[in-house]
Amino acid sequence: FLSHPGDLGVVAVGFSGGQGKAGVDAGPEALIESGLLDQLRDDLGYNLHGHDAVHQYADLVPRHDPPHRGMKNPRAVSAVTRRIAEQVYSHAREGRLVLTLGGDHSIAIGTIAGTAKAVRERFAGRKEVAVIWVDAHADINTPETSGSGNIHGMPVSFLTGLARDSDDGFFGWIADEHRISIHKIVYIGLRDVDAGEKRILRENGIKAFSMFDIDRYGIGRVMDLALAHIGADTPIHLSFDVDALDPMWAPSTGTPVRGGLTLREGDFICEMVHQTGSLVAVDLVEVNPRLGPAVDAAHDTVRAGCSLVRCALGETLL
Ligand code: B3U
Ligand code: MN
Ligand code: MN
Repeated sequence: FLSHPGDLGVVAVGFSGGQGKAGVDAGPEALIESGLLDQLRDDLGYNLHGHDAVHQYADLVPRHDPPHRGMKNPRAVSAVTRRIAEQVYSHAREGRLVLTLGGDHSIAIGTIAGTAKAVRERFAGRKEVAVIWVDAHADINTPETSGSGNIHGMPVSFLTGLARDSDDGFFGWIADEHRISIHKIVYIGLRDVDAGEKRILRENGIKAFSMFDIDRYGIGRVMDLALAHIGADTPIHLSFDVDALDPMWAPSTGTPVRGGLTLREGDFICEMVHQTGSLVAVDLVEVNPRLGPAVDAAHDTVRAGCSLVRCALGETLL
């Protein structure tokens, strides 16, 4: 028999303030319109919660939001991610697997802060959430190393405490309970990492599998090594930036980088993570249906994104 896959908390985040290109805020709507949530309910059997709204957080976005330490839209991103952290936390606290549809990758400040807190609580401080960050980029700039000022290139530095701010309005709300250990994050798919980020990765001994490693060892071995690094019985948060996929499969994204994962490699990553039985949350971010070279670009990207999410939630398990 098929066991009930359980309850799924959905947070659809129509937010683009972590980077400069309009349209990524329309990502969740495009994914949902293409039938993703219906498939999760009808085909995979999930009980959906919180799926009836795409959040725009307009009340949290100030009209005037000048840079702080070089960060663009800092008040908006701080306030929105703080709210997302509460939303994700309240799903996770109920024992729900949490699916967040973005939106740009700055929103992972909120999603991972939320699961980190919920996991600490559920295991009375004896366990910490691990993060598998699938991306062409490392997103670990500090405000000071960032060349762009775009906060979607900084979430990992705030989540690990490499970047901090004492002001609640500029991510000072991030407390120890929201943070993740630098040793519990694993990158997969990297191929466009800034010089300052490379230094941060090296100096902190952060586990990272670049496209080079995937070519060299194959995605199967890379996933074995990635999961071994995390260790068994560790709750996993999968944060998947669609730009990890090659633009051939996911052209409609803000910063496409050639030489990426095939769709099948992306699906395989998600399947392997699902198979651990330790998945607590999935983010799918940076789908921008307004961008892309050809008429089919947005459609292809949305289809690829849906496939990744379905694999992470167990569709292809026999
Ligand atoms: N590392 C660059 C570029 C970048 C990061 N994330 C994306 N692009 N999507 C930066 O802006 O920090
Ligand atoms: Mn990226
Ligand atoms: Mn990213």
